[in-house]
Amino acid sequence: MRYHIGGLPQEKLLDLYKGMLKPRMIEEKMLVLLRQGKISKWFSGIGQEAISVGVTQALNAEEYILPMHRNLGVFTSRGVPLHRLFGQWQGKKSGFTNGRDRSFHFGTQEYRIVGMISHLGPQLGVADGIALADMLRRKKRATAVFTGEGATSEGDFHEALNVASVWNLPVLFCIENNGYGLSTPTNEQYNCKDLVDRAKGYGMESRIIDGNNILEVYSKVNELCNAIRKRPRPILLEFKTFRMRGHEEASGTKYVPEKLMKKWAKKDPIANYEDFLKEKGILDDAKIEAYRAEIAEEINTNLQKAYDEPSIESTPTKELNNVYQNFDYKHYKKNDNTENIRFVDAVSQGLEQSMEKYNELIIMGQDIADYGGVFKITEGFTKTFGKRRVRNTPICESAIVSAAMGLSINGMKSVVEMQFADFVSSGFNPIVNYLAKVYYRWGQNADVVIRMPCGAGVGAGPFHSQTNEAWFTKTPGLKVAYPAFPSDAKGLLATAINDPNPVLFFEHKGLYRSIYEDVPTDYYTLPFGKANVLRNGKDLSVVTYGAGVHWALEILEKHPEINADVIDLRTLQPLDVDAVYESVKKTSKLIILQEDTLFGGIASDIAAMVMENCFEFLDAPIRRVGSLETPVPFAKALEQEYLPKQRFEAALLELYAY
Ligand SMILES: Cc1ncc(C[n+]2csc(CCOP(=O)(O)OP(=O)(O)O)c2C)c(N)n1
Repeated sequence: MRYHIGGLPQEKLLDLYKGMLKPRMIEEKMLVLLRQGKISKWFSGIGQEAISVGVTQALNAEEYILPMHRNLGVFTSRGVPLHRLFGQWQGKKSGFTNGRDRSFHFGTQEYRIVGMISHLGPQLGVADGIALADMLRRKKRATAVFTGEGATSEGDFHEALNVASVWNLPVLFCIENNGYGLSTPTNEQYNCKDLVDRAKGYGMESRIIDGNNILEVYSKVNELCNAIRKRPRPILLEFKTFRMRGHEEASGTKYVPEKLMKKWAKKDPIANYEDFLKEKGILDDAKIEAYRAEIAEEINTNLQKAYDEPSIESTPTKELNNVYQNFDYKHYKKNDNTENIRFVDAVSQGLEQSMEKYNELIIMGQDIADYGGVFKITEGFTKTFGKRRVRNTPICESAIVSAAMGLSINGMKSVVEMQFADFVSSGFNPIVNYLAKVYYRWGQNADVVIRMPCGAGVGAGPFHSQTNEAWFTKTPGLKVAYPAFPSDAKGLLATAINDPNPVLFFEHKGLYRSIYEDVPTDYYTLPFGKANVLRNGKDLSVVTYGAGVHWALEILEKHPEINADVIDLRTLQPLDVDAVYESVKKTSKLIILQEDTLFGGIASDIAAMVMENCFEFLDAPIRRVGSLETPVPFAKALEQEYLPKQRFEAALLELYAY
């Protein structure tokens, strides 16, 4: 191995050596503990230390770094106290997740580390968001994110690199090419010579770096960090290295040819560097012994500290109270001055007033800038707020949701517009796995609102008509709003943006231009979890939301003999079950109407909850009405048959007569 010292002082050369020695020695200890059955799982980074350590040392302490599962050296180089790391791996309180997540699945703002989620790829888009916040604030900072070569096959990799390149984000994308993704060798993973070949396709610079040569890693990354701090842009780095142990310890390395192992063993990043430093007279056996003794002492004391800590205890209440960040709802009253506007205008106004309130609120979505979005909600916004804050995105829902996560990590709010709610499936993974779980896992909030133009009745067929709120209401960590009226849409959107938790905000396209209301002109908020009782009656309770509210009102209009309570839920998570129970206790009959197909929807859960909590008050079986269990059909006649309006009328009359 050839080492070039360049201008590095002796102190730095030794720092890099010690920097690699520490994670190696911790790992060696972990392997012993694993054999003793004292820890459950271990992903080894032995042989790859030069990458973690070199990259982390090249970054400044305030710059974010996003490691993966073999990057122990990132944590040690950032000075994370070892007892906290050990505590994390043992699921103890002193760890970073209160026993809620394992191994390296955590982040810490204190050390500017953002840990991975198991799905690997979303991490790359999160780095985009972090870098975007730095760039918007004109901070001259770099962000580094790691990935294995296996995860470069995920769509997230492509999306994140493309966005970073289009937006010139100062991100170092660090591929650790260690030969295998679990048991899959590189020739079964990708079909180009080097992974950096792909950079050209993204219009991005790239470098291949010997990942086992600490001086090469440190010097090159240092130089590149300086370059992208000065002139923001992403760079793709491919560190050539090798995975010297199994994917995780239990899985072994039988499938790896002996020859390869031998070849790479000779390239061990620590042994080689040690020899080099010795040759240069910078290091000797006595010094090595002293370093080793010092690190061993640190490991042992900290390990004991972690062992001495009692096992974590909690209660269901405590766990439930840690799924969402606490949000102190602040009520801004409606002003008296109103304007008769459409649903679509109310959303637009609400968004605009929040953009004025928060100058670090960013909107991202396809065609939302000068074009104004396909529903024209953001028309004219670029004139007022500029294209830095009203951002057109490439077609890459996953990377944009991940980037929104990154903005939140770096302290900015964002609203992501899905062009149609249907397309959220392409960004589903980061929503349900990253945004929804991040607060519970390590106390980081996801201050993101995802706007969801949804719903059928507009002749748009199976892929532009779905109302997919049930995909999200069942995922703890997300909030879901679904207003039916312009004034609710405006006030609830303002609250969604104030709320530091992730909110899915459903806007029915069929209501956009058909529903008008006198809407207060100024900024105001409405609380989540408060249903609206639109009509008071004694005969039965109708519970619904979204377009269902308008169908119910229309049909009740046709049947003046029925005196019904009509409850518009307005938000589905949190859900105002008390309003439902109160109404059922009064009327003793309940019908729930939803536009979504019936099975597994919110109506089923409300029915179950009423059954469990108000059974003695019921005088009739609860009725649920929803769409047919088919995709949403295109032709008008089919769509009308699909939607529940007619079936609702029949069920309503039956229930009334019961
Ligand atoms: C989306 C997803 N698919 C599959 C897995 C299972 N898995 C975990 S790590 C891994 C291999 C990753 O290989 P690579 O990215 O090269 O990283 P390495 O483990 O080699 O460091 C696989 C298949 C996963 N965690 N997430």
